[in-house]
Amino acid sequence: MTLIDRPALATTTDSETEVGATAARADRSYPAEVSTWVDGLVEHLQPAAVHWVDGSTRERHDLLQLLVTNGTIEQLNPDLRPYSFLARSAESDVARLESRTFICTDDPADAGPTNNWREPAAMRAELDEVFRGSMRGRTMYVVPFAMGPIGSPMARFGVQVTDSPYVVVSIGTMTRMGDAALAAIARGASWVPAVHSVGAPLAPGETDVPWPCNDTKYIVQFPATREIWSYGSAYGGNAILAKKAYALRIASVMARDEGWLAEHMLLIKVTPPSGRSYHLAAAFPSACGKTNMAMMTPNLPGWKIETIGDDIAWLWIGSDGRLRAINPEAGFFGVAPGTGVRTNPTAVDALWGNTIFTNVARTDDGDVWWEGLSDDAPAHLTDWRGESWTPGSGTTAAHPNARFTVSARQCPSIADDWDDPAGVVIDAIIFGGRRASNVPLVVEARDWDHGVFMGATIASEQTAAAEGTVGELRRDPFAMLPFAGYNMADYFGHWLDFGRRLRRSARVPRVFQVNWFRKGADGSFLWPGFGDNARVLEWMIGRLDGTRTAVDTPIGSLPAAGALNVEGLDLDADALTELFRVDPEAFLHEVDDIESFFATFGDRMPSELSRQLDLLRTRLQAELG
Ligand code: SAT
Ligand code: MN
Repeated sequence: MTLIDRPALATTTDSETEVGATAARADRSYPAEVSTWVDGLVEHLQPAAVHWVDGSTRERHDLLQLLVTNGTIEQLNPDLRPYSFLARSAESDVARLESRTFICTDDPADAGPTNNWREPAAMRAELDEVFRGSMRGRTMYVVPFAMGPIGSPMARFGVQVTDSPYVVVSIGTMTRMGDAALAAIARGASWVPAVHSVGAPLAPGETDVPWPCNDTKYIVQFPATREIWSYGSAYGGNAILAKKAYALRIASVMARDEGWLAEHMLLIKVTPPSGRSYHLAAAFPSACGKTNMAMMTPNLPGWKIETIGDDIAWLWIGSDGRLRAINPEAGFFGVAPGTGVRTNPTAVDALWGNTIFTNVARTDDGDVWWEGLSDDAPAHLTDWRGESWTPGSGTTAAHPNARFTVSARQCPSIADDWDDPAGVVIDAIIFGGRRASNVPLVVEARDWDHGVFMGATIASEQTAAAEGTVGELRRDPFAMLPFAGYNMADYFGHWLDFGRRLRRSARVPRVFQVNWFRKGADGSFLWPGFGDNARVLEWMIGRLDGTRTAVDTPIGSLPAAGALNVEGLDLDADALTELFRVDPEAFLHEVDDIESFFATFGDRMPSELSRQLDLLRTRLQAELG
């Protein structure tokens, strides 16, 4: 790749320099391909200045100061929460917007029935209009980033332009951002271009609002050209394009083409008292406790659980033939509500300082609070909207999708191999969802293909992470419903194919399904969850090394009587029975529901999964007699 010296194109203004933006430096080399792309965007989006992000701590400091000046964030009390900030978003910009997320492929069937499809040329024309002049009066930040440890065979690169300094500091935490990534691109690494604008151009002299955004929003993926365009939102996955848009939607397409897997999974390292460590990958929909599980303090003496990732995993078959995985991210964008001293003390510790909180409540002494941080709310708070709040006011103090953004390195439970460029060897894969009824606490798949069937048929109750009616049940296969960049049926086929390759090369990991959320007749959760979920992992590991027994049921293998360690739990016999009850009648309704779900994919559906469905139906009917 040819390199050009950037200073001739430096467009950073003097006023920019005042707030700390670095002018393009003579000693940096800018990949020509990136520069040409940026030049085209400057012409079209018409920013007032351009700032090439170097990723230094000085730069981060300057950006944070700028955000304080703009009123986007406020600094928390440094004695209570050192170097931490609170952002309050616009009330209309609080979650991922699935209805405005598009996959643009020539053939609608390549996007599939679970994605919003748009014809690429038509979408390009639409975006062209929307983005014209959209950065007027603002600075365009050019943000090079790496997903995965630089130097790993799995590391992938991208460059996002954005007019939101809040988004820049967020990318700074969530990825390896700056000069090192740019240097890798300069050395020839391919990169994904991502264009982001909050869609709020400023007229000369116009005063800015604290959280600029636009009521019209787009999150658009072009899988064929591996491009991302996002407009109108500064929130989470809508705007940190390295995350869901790249590391899942675009990466899933790369993974299909290159023979690996890009998944919505946490990664943990589990060490039983024996001292031999196991690595597990687990897929759950957004806001179903992935971060809590990734940072679990096990309620089992002598057990250790360490964190590798809490949201995204890239898996591949290593040169040793083993299934390996990395966490492509470098930080956590976790749901704050429900993260508390009792439920996730590790996360609470990780958030001691250097954290950006978004849409949580503020205490009168300048710290943060959210529902579930402690049992009792402080007597007075400023809520996520910036209004005075007292307990019993009828609203929540924090938004249900309030978030913290913190570096992975700051997590006390981070594993020593969390950023190993070679990844970690995966021993088991877990699929989970939020199900009040029907689905047992844990089930082991009969084999890989049955595991793929389990993944493909996961359903979950809607959470606040995306727009929609909370609690409504939806099929969320592999927890990838909003994140698969191509036809989900082809994605199932890719998983089946991957299993065939794994079988040829090495030991195939076991697959399990879990449900921490089953409820009793009185509507309360049957299983204590959190640290006690380690008991389920204990059973799984026992299955791996052959020390725990299981019984065969129509839906898979369940722990045999006494095989799950419930010692010391306040769990009566009825609750235990209910946790594992498989009602064939109710499950036959599931089967019908799955059948209609599969039917939406028409003949793209892999026949192996239809076969699995037939087998399940036959086994359930046999049970009924
Ligand atoms: O807003 S994000 O997409 O980053 C988080 C999530 O929904 O999982
Ligand atoms: Mn997620």
